[in-house]
Amino acid sequence: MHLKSIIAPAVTVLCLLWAGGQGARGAVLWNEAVDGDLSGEFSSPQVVVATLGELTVSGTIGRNGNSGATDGSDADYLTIMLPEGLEIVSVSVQGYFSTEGNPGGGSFLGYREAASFGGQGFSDIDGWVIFSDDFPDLLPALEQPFLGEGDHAFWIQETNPSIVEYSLSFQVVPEPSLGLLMGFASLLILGLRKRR
Ligand SMILES: [Ca+2]
Ligand SMILES: [Ca+2]
Repeated sequence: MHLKSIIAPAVTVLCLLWAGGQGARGAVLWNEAVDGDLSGEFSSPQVVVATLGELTVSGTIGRNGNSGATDGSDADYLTIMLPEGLEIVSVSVQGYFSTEGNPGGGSFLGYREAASFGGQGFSDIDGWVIFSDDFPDLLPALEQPFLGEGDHAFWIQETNPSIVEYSLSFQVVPEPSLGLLMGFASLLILGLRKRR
C-alpha cells in the first residue's frame, strides 16, 4: 500500500473533525456593553465557561473611568474555564481601535495558566504580548501552541492616556480523541507493514 493512500483517509478524518469545530455555533462569551465591565481585580477575574465554537470577548480598556491597570486605568481580568475534551487553538484580534487618545503600538495582554493572578508583575504571568488590529493569533506570541482543559487567566490593559475598544475571538475545538489518534497510528503501522 502506498503511503499516500494511508495518510489521505486519516487526513480526511482530521479535516472533518476540524470542520465540525469550525462549523459549531459560536457565542458571545462576554460583551462589556451588555454584561458590564470585566473585573479589575487580578486576584478575582471574571470566570466564564467555554463552549465549542468561536467565542468572542469585547470591551474597553484605558481611561474609561474604571480601574485595575498598573497606572489606575481600566484593566480587564478574565478566566476561561475549558471543560474536559475541548481546547483553544487560536486567539485572534477581531477588533481594535482607540476612541480617545493614542494607545501607541498596541495594548497589553498577559496570560497565566491558572484561575487568577498572584500580582501584576512579570513573574505573575506565563506570557504576554502587545496586541493591536494586525494579530491573527496571539497564542504563538504567548508561547502556547494551544490551551487545554482547565483554567486560563487573561489580563488586558492599556496604560497610555487613551481608551481602546477591543474584540477577541477564541476558537474552541474538540481535542483529538485518544481513539482517533490510536486509529491514525494503527493505519500508519498497518501501511508500513504492507509496504515491506
Ligand atoms: Ca473594561
Ligand atoms: Ca475592568
